[in-house]
Amino acid sequence: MSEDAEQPSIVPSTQRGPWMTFLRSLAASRGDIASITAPPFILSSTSLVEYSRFWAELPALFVAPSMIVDPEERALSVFKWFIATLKGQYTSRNEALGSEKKPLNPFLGELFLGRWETEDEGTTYLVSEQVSHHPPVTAYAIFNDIYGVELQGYNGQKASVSTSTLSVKQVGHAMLYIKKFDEYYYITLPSLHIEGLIYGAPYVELEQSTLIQSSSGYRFQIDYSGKGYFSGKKNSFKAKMYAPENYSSAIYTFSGQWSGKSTMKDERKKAEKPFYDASEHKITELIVKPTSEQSAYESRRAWEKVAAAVKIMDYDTIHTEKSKIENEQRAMRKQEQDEGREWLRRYFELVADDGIVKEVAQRAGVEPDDSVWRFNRAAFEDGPDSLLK
Ligand code: 1KG
Repeated sequence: MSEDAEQPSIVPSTQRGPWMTFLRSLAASRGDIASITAPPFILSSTSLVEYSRFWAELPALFVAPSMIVDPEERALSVFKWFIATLKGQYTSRNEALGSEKKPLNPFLGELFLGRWETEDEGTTYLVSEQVSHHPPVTAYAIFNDIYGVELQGYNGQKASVSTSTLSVKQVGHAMLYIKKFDEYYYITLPSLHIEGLIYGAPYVELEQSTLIQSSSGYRFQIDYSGKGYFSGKKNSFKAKMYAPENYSSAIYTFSGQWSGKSTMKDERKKAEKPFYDASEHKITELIVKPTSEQSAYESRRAWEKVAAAVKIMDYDTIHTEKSKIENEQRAMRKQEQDEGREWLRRYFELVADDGIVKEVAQRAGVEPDDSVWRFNRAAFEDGPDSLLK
């Protein structure tokens, strides 16, 4: 018996027809999923620009590495933080809404600003901006000045469809910086596919491999799998940790479920012990200003009417209000084109890779993007939406 019986279908009986039509359009779409109109019950009232939040919903794990002097132990605590982010990133919609949902497609310049306030860590800030609409790319920065930890990254999605499986390759990377040790961690992003589409209960399964390469030399290689693979359980992973001087034999190995329990084995002492258990950690809710205090480009204010219509499945209003936003965006792009200018990104700038990303990535044998989206901290501190005021 597989660990979890197939999820019950969430397709309302009245929606079976539209769901089958949707699956057929998906199969015919050849990957441009943003253009597919998914049946309203699968729509999320949350914009994709909000998904940067999943990198730091456990602020204590996010800042922990800054307090660990031993580089090997510090690298291990970064790896624990990374594994801990996966549950929120890839399964939180299933838990909250019963299945994966299709996020609202952010418009160019859409912003999402928030902060976590926790007893021991103080304030951890989140700045997320849709820096590209075609293809969709979200840039984000998460930083805690008390502990001197900053995560910057950007990600986009390249989707492909084969029969009824939707596969997504993520482009971009995340870079964690720990000020006290002037240390970087280059993090690549997992490919994924959507399981359960034919049952009408879609959920994300991660696949293939990613790595974490530290400027200290420590490296992690993580291999992902789902049901029916090596462990038979969904959300499974195996990982190897390498020391700087020797990338051919792992010093630690890990295995388990990134959404549940995992263990670690010291390959030098052949000792095995628990590594991480997702059920032992409760996320901290992100504080976001009420829409009445948000600027016009902040996500929840911009999508307020659409989100309300999605919640009550008012299909006509969803369409009307979405069209207003899309038409407004088209008009702005046309005006920019006529005036020979481009939309100015508010908090991020596209810069030729300034060396550190390239240096750390190449150390891991990865060819990074030529140019990277970098957080412009000064723009954020002086900006109208600044949370720092
Ligand atoms: C459209 C699919 C949504 C995904 C794949 C968008 C990208 C999301 C990313 C990769 C974004 C970056 C985050 O750090 C991690 C992350 C988590 C979840 C990813 C989303 C899952 C969503 O599934 C959507 C497609 C499946 C189904 C709900 C409906 O299918 C469609 O509507 C296709 C048009």
